[in-house]
Amino acid sequence: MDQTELMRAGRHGAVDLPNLDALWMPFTANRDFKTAPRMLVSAQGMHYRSHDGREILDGVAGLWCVNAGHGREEIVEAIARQAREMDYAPPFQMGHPVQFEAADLLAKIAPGDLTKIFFTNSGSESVDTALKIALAYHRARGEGTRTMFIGRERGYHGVGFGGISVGGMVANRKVFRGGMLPNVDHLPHTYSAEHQAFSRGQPEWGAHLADDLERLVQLHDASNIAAVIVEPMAGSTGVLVPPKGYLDKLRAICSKYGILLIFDEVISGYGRLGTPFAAQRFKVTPDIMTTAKAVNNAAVPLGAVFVREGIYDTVVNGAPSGAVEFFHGYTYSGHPLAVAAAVAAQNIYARDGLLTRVAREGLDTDWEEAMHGLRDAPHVKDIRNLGLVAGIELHSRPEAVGKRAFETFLKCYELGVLVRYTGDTIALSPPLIIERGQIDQIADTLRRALSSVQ
Ligand code: PXG
Repeated sequence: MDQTELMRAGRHGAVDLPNLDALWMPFTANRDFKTAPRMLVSAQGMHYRSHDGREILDGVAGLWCVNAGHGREEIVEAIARQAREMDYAPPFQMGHPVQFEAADLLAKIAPGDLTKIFFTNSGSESVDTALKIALAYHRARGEGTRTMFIGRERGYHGVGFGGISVGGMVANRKVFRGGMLPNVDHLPHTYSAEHQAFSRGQPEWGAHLADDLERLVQLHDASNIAAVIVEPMAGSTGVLVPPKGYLDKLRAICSKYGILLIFDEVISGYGRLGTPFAAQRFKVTPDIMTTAKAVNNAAVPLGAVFVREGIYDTVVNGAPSGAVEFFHGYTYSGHPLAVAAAVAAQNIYARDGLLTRVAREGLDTDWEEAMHGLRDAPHVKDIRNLGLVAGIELHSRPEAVGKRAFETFLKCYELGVLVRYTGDTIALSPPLIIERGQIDQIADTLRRALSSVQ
């Protein structure tokens, strides 16, 4: 029996819960959770096993990150082998072979000439790194006045002070305003229920919203603006799909004024939209691209920033020879275990064609059909989809935004499917190995859950 069969056969039964007091959980209603814990204890393929011994279909690839499915033997092996061979090596002024091998594999799937790779440990660190690279680049080419960043409303770029400054999620910002970057402005978000509700894939309406960047350039002057950062498809704020032509316009305006365009592909990267990166799907090439999560199938924390060759050359050649060129890096940049996992994950992606499977096998079409089939389910206000991603927005209860989606999430979990919710939107992004029957299971479970919540 393989691991999946063992799990199905119930060899992993219910487990006792540990003491829950000491841990302060991230982005969690701690008190609520601790009164009714939802614990995941093992995972294989498309499934988790819960502490009460139930099999849970993973509708969100962990948290948009386990793209090749759970417990891949090659990745487990690579991590174990690396841990035995060499647990850790200092990344500053020293190297170890596997990080170069991992960077080389990533460069091969990069859009355009974004073939220089900087390793971090998370999406948040990738965002900070990208913003710093933008500043270093402009300074190296003698335009050190370019210190301003343009983000976007409803953007999510992680939780570092750089990321929340360019991000546009109010709850993540309001408490921390005192520590935010000073020189930041925001583009309007691209969502309009009136013009886009129930669009399949990219909405027709909204490309003109990119013109707001022209306005910001007139307001602040291009000579002060370092970079624009956007998610090509916004995930965390409820799956906002870019309108047709929008990203092309952003690209054109950035190029016109010498502003760097940063795509935050922490969610959209590594096959989620049917191409290795959203940049390839939308045929718009940024100057810098932030990634993390599925870079190594999320087996060990790792992020990777992709940078255009010319930016690397400018920064690196701009420093005196023998000097450190870029004063930035982490103790765990290119951690041996993390990059060993990345090499194994990228080899799986390549061997199984996973980075293009969603489009190649028409899974995105079946996904779209299944998700939009929920249009007549109770409480549904809008459905948005692209690649293997969907957002199902519910009508909010008066005075209780998010409550209905939270209850739907709980019900789905009870019914054996893990979904994610943000505000009153249910977000779905299953592993890319999903089978058609499992797409139906997700849709059926959601319908049942929506029928049962008030
Ligand atoms: N950028 C983007 C676009 C992200 O989606 C980050 C940066 C930060 O990555 P780290 O690894 O620092 O968490 C993310 C993270 C959700 C959810 O529910 C999404 C993320 C994190 C937590 C929750 O959609 N994405």
